[in-house]
Amino acid sequence: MVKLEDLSNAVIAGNDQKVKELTTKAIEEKLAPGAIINDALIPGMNVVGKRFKNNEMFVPEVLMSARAMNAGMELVKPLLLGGEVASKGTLVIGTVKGDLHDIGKNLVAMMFESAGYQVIDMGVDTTPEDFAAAVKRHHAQVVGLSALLTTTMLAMKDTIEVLKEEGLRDKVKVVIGGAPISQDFADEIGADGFAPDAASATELVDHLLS
Ligand code: B1M
Repeated sequence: MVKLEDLSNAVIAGNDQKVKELTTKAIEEKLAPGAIINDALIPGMNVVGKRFKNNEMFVPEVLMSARAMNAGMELVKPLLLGGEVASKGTLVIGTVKGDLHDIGKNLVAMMFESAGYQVIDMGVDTTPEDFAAAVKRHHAQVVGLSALLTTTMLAMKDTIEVLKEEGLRDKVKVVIGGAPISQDFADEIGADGFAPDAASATELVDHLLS
C-alpha cells in the first residue's frame, strides 16, 4: 500500500521520478484521485511553500518540487470527474506587458494551484486587454499581476484601468507582486493587495475572498 506521506515527502524532495512511481501505484491501488491530490501532493507543496518563505528552501529546490508535484498532477488529472476536488476560486495570472520574467510568476501560480485554486496562466508580456478578456471568459474572482522591471510596473495600473473600462473591476480582486513592487505602489494604483512572495500571495487571496 502506498503511504500518502511518502508521496508528500517525494514532492518536498523534488523527486519527480518517485512522485510518478508512487502516484501510479496509488492509482493502481484505486485510491481516490482527490485524496492523492488533497492529502499528498498539495500538503507536500504546502510544506515547500512554508520552507521557501522561511528561507529554508531556495528557488531551484522549489522549482524541482513544483515539477515533481506537476508530474503527479498530470497522472491524476485525467481521472478527475468534474468537480471532485473543490476549487477555491479561479485566478488569472500573468506577467504584465513588456515584461518577460516568469520564474517568480510561475512559482506563485504553482502555489495557487497547490492551495486549491483553478489557475489560468497567461504567460509573459500579457496586455491589459488580454487580462480583461481572460477574467471575463473564465469568470475569475482574482487577477494576479507580476512585474520585475521598474519600467513595466505601470502596466499594472493600465491593466486596472482596462478592467474598469470593461466593467470588471468590481467583480475581481487585483493582487500584484514582483521584486520592485510594494504595498505603497499597490495603494497608489488601486490594487486590492500586494504580496512579497508566493506563500504570502495565497494567504492574501484566501483572506481577500473570505
Ligand atoms: Co532580468 N532584470 N532583465 N532577466 N532579471 C532583473 C529583474 C534586474 C533586477 C537585474 C538587475 O539589473 N539587477 C533588472 C531590473 C532592473 C529594474 O527594472 N529595476 C533586470 C533587467 C534590467 C533585465 C533586462 C532589461 C536586461 C536586458 O536585456 N538589458 C531584460 C528585460 C527583458 C524583459 O522582461 N523585457 C531582462 C531579462 C532577463 C532574463 C530573460 C535573462 C531572465 C528572466 C528569465 C525568466 O524569468 N524566464 C532575467 C532574470 C533571471 C533576472 C533576475 C536575475 C532574477 C529574477 C528572478 O527570477 N528571481 C533579476 C535580478 C533579481 O531579481 N535578483 C533580474 C527569482 C524569483 C523567484 O523572484 O521574480 O522576484 P521574483 O518573484 C518572487 C517575488 O517577487 C514574488 O514571489 C516570487 C516568489 O517568491 N512575486 C509575486 C513575483 N510575482 C508575483 C506576483 C504576485 C505575488 C508575488 O501576485 C500576483
